[in-house]
Amino acid sequence: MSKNKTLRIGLIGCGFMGRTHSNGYNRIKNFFPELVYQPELKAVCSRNADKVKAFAEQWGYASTETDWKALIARDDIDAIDICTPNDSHAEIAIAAAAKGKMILCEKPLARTVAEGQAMVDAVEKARVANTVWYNYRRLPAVTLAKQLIDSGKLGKIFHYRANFLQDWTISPELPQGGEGLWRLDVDAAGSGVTGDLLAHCIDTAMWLNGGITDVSAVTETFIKERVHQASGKVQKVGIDDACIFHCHFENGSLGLFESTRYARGHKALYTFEINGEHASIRWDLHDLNRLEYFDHRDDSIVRGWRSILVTDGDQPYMKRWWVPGLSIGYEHSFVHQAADFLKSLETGEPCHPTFKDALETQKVCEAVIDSANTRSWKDTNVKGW
Ligand code: 4PW
Repeated sequence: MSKNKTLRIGLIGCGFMGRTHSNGYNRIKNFFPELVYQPELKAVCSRNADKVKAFAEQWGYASTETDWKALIARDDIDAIDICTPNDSHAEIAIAAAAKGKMILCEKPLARTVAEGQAMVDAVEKARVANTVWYNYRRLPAVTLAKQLIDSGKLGKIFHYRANFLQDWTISPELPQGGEGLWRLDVDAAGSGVTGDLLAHCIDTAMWLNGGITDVSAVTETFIKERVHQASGKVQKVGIDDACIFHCHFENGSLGLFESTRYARGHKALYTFEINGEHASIRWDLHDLNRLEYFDHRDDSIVRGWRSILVTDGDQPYMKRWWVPGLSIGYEHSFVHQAADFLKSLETGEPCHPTFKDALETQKVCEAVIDSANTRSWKDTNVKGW
């Protein structure tokens, strides 16, 4: 760590997530100027030299590397941000921790619980700060949901329901693997919608409603074979195209989750609804600043669903931004996570979800796939929520 309290970032991977994280860092000096630690975009790494140079210029990185091992060996980097496909998260994180680097890792933590556990062991052994970018937690309306639940407004919770629906893989002509398409390749991704989309739903659910104890799932792979982009060969498809599971939470409530990339018309429809003894809440990513709230204790003549536009300065994160009534977007969840990580260095508190927290989500994902494959209920072995 340099003396001027900058956090010198080395980013690995310059795809979609590399851009969201870089944008997050770049907004800090303007909107979180009071933070003691400010990010410095020191280096970005990707295998393609031309691409990485263009990315560095566009987003303001001072230098480039084409080999991540060279990046983590550099003394002028404090934190490694992993934005590569899932199959390299464990190798990079374990090596970076051994070099004493802090680590910010894109979700899901890993492909499997075994990989994730090795990553947790590595950061704990090295005692380095770490976090996983489950960004939806840091949308103001979702954080407000957490505040309402924690304040006891909902009372005992009975039901948790979540969906994450997309439609971008319906064409059988779509290749699997390769640039931008590694999410379809089970070797690179570890799983399909379970690790890519349900992992978000599970992270939010356990944050809001506590641990998931056991699951019963069905999965389907609608397109059985696809051409692999790199080799041109037809290969079996190993990912789950769709997954539905139900579960128990530690607090006695029931959960129902669905995700697919075959819901024509839905691009990124992430929704959740929680029903408690006194009140219910629901949220929809397509209207991400709004939280809907129903309170049975309201006077019966005005009782009904309230639509709360979460833009007031008293609401989570909103004091930072414009004036009440003006909305913010998806990208702000990454700005907030970058800010919270920097703040955690100041306070010495962990920035949740840590690798350890994200391992619990990984356990649920693995139990879901296992349950679907064996057509049976599976314990998740989740601990500590
Ligand atoms: O992490 C997820 C991605 O893999 C995202 O939150 C949405 O779905 C957007 O892209 C995919």
